[in-house]
Amino acid sequence: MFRKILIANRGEIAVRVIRACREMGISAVAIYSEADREALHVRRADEAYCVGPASSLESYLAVDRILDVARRCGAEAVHPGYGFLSENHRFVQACEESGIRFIGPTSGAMKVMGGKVSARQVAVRAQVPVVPGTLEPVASVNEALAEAERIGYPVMLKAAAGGGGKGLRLVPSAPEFPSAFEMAASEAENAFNDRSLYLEKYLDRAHHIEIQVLADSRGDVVYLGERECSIQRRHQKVVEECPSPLVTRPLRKRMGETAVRLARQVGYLNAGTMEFLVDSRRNFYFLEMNTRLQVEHPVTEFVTGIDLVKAQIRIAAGEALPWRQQDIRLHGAAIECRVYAEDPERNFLPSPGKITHLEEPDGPGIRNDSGVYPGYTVPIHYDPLISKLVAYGKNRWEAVERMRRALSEYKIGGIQTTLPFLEAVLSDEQFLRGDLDTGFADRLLAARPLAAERDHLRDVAILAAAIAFSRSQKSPLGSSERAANPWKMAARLDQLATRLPH
Ligand code: MV4
Repeated sequence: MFRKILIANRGEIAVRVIRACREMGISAVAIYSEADREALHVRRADEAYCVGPASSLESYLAVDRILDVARRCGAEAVHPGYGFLSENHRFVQACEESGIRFIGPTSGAMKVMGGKVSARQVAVRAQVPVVPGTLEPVASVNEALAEAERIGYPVMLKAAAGGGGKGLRLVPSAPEFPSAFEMAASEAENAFNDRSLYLEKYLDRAHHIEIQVLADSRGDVVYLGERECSIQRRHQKVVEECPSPLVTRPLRKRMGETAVRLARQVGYLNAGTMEFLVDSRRNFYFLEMNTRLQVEHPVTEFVTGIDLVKAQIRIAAGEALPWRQQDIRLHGAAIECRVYAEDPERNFLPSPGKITHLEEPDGPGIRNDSGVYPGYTVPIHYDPLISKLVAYGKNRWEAVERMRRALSEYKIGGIQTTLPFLEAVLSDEQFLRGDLDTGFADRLLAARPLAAERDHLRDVAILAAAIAFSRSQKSPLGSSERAANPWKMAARLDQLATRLPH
């Protein structure tokens, strides 16, 4: 087993991996940029090294600097977390060449499955159903138009080198196609230095459901149930849960065995996630594979009782999986809410700054994987994820009740956060019914009155309440006893005001 692991990441996931290391008696080495000198992961590590200035390119993405620290401090392995270098097969190669174990898949498997088009080709070879579309990048807008006609609108243009929802474009009909193609190609060029696009039939109102797999160096692979990830805003997941309300036991078995077959096909190693779209008739289609640990891994940990980070470290150290498939059992339900330093009232604009007040939820069934502390200043430079609030219950309803209670306890002062949006999701009728699909977040946001409109509605209601109240007292407003009773008026007004939509 490793004696020392370097965590090539920051924020809540770095803290999470450091915790697994400490529980295993492994020394944890943090890296940090100058902007993260006061960050929580630096405080929690056994050693910490500054790798450069605030810019990610010169710090958390600086392969040579990171490996130089790993060599100098004697780390035998590197955990990449998610984002940054976690799906960079060149970093994996650099680790392999430096004799430092990468806690994740081989560079070969990462390369094959990390590319969206190559992953689809592997899936077809493995008889895994894929979304109808092209198996090669489309070479020109005319070829793409012909393919779109063949597939049938609406179609989705996707960057072959893309990921995390970048370089996606929905094209409802033929007239919009040429401009959409050019926009998507230039976006892909800017984001990935690779213009190539492929085409898929757009599956409307499907569920986005992913399967967690673990594969060891002996070629054994297990699946650990599914995660429901349909609630996404601009392709950023907001709320995830395990199990999915849509998935039945037979469907879980079929999807799980499909994911395992695909992992075996590419000689996958360590933790990975196969993403699927599932339509209302419960047909599933492979979308893409994530060759890393995911943000939402805690919901799977709660329901399976398996610590995925410790499993990753043990697999990387050459240990065999301690479970056969029949040993993996799902108990209860878990929901994760991602808390971002973004302002929902200002179109989710990032809201960095000093956390002047912090009350974190706790109590039965609650886990808060946080990267912040009271007085911490959330930097502008990186992804604004503050923490992941996770609630576990004996069933979905108890998990929902606990999450709503925990959200009501969560107080963050000094910056804006997505907590109000999360409370809106957790009190939405469709959500409570488990009636989710990929259009959920957009429908919820479209239904919310704009702040100004809502405030206007509130003023109108207060005035109406004042008039109704005075009429109900059978005497004009302003008489002496009225003034003596402002609490009754306030209570009545508040009662009315709270009936307004958020
Ligand atoms: C799709 C899709 C429907 N049809 N592909 C892929 C990346 C992920 N972030 C979103 N992805 C989707 N790919 C086809 N062919 C639906 C989604 C999707 C989604 C799309 C728009 C708005 C919200 C969404 C939430 C989950 C999945």
